[in-house]
Amino acid sequence: TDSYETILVERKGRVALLTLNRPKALNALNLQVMREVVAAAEALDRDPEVGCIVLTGSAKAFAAGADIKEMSPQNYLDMYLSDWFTAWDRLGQVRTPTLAAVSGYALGGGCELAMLCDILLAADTAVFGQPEIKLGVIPGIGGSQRLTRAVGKAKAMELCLTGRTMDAEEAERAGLVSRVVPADELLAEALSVAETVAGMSLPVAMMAKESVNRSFETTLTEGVRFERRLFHAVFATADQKEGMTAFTEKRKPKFTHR
Ligand code: CO8
Repeated sequence: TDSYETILVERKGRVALLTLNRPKALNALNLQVMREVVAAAEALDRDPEVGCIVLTGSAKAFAAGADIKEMSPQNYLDMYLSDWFTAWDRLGQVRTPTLAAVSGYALGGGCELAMLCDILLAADTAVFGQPEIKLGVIPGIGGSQRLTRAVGKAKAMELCLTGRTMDAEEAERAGLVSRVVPADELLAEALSVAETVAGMSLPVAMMAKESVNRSFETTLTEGVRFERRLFHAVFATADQKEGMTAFTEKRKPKFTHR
């Protein structure tokens, strides 16, 4: 019902599919795309009928980066005072699980956008990189931080300093993506994974996500303690009772997301 110009939003049961739709610019991420993706994701996050949000692009480009033409004329104060691109952080704060299905180019802001999502699936055509250095700038949506955490210093440094890209196979080997699938199967596979996630108890899935994400923010002792408290908390849900009862009764659980 919401009308967006740069993205398409579809609902498939408990899965929401958000498709970047600026084909002429290879889905370059301008401020309008940012506002629309963030607004759509936050609206879906508020909807208890949505259990997983899939973000995808076109066959040729997930997103070829931040919009270079829009950024080119900006000066320091423009960027600082408008806090350029800070709103993208809100996508990472969405509590519903998110999945990026990447086909083709995921460069610069495109790679950063994929890394803002929880699960990253790649088509065998996917190309990842942080080529900002070639434009005389550096990553600005968390690339230098999230890529380093995902693939380690060795590759992150090389990618950020040379601008070279990596193909899907290298990205999987390096731990950036969970799996690589043939390009023509990417969307179906992404929706199937999303349906699996959306079939779990939503509050419990949110807690699992929160717990994994906590590992990037804290020490091991505190992270394990955080996990333990959430583990205790799931015993307050009806879905814990249902999940364990269904197991003993040898049937599929019917989660009510309560
Ligand atoms: N921004 C704006 N327009 C773009 C972008 C982009 N990032 N990428 C592609 N386009 C446009 C092209 O200009 C072209 O438009 P037109 O037809 O009007 O000339 C159209 O999309 C098609 O692109 P190409 O003709 O170049 O397509 P090719 O198949 O020849 O090449 C490439 C595809 C290799 C992906 C090529 O387009 C390319 O190198 N794009 C730029 C990749 C890049 O450098 N990305 C990083 C951008 S910088 C960034 O993301 C910084 C993020 C942090 C900012 C933080 C601010 C706070």
